[in-house]
Amino acid sequence: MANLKDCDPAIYSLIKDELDRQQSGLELIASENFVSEAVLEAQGSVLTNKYAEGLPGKRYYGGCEFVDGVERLAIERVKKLFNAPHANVQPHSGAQANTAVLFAMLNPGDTILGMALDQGGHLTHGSPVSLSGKWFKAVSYGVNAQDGRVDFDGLLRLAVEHKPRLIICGASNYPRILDFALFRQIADEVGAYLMADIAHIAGMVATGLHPNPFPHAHFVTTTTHKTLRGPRGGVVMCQAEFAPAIDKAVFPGTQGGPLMHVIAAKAVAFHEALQPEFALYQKRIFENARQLAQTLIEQGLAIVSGGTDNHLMTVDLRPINMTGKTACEILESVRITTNKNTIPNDPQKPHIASGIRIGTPAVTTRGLGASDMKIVAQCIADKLKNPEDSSTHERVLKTVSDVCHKYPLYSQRLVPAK
Ligand code: DSN
Repeated sequence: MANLKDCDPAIYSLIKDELDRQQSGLELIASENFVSEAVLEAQGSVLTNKYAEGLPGKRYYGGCEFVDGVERLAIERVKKLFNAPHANVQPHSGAQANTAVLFAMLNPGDTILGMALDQGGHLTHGSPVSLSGKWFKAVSYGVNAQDGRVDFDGLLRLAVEHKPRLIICGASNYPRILDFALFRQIADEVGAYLMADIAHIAGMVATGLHPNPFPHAHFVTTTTHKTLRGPRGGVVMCQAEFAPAIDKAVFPGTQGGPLMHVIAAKAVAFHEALQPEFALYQKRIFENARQLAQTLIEQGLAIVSGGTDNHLMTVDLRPINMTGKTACEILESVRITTNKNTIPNDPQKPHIASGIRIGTPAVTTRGLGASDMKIVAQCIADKLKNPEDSSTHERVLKTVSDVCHKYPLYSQRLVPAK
């Protein structure tokens, strides 16, 4: 970063501060991760200079012979990872990937059926504040109050009543296994397409730790930066018959030029995800989440659905009379980063929320294991239960600092020159 330091000291200094923040705290936001240095290198490459509207071999610009090679590799690798008949790696984000499916298959005013935001769904699954809820007639299903699992009886009732054109499964905050075959059965009963948004669980799907939505889903979307540990971005995959419609919906339907530097970084991440070590990493994410949830429960905290089968969990803070907003701020004061999150049927608004969502992908990348998770859970519980106590505060801060030193993040090469 020597040039940046001289050219733009203000931005240089903010990047350095962010690196320090990442290195000196525990990152428990379930949707974040730390990419490899190879991914960073690809994303920071000269490919950012290239316009490449179109697809490999069919571009609107000259000089695309090398970026064609990059995009072809990314497509080939992601198809292999998910056993996907077709893939488009150009969506700039998961939201863009979801929008491409809506744009490709529906007309404004058509009905979609997705999981409600407060039950674990995503904004793009039909929330009234997003395009998906404004331009389409969105109906929402949820989870059972008793066990926090998808309410398939309710989903079937709604599907029969509303005859959606598209059913969306997948979530931003759901800790249990998704039964894609059952979703497809319901979609078939009412003549709907099925889209699976696997943004959160992609790494687990790629390594067989979670069932694959293929061949059940017609469309599968994902982000590349969560459990998949690539650059920020999206991918849309589909059954072969929908390939032309999906490609046209990405460009020119909803996006302009692809970000070729990001596509290169996606390709690198897909390569990494195809290696045997990646499967071990995913297994450790899962073991760490289980241990974290179990210890939090032992410490008297309530976990939505009573545990987790994947990488995340939500602490229901109502029993300790705290909001998600407050808990998030309290934990941040001891360098533990989480996000406030609604719980099913939350009495609070989303910007206050009654829960915090916690996930293990990032700390697992750092190297923390199950025994460390007990320590992390103890820190969380101690701080939340004694928010005003200064000796607890100092003790937790010191523990977090010790853990961060034990598991350094990134090599010296990335630490900017002083
Ligand atoms: N914002 C993402 C998350 O945190 O889960 C979903 O897009």
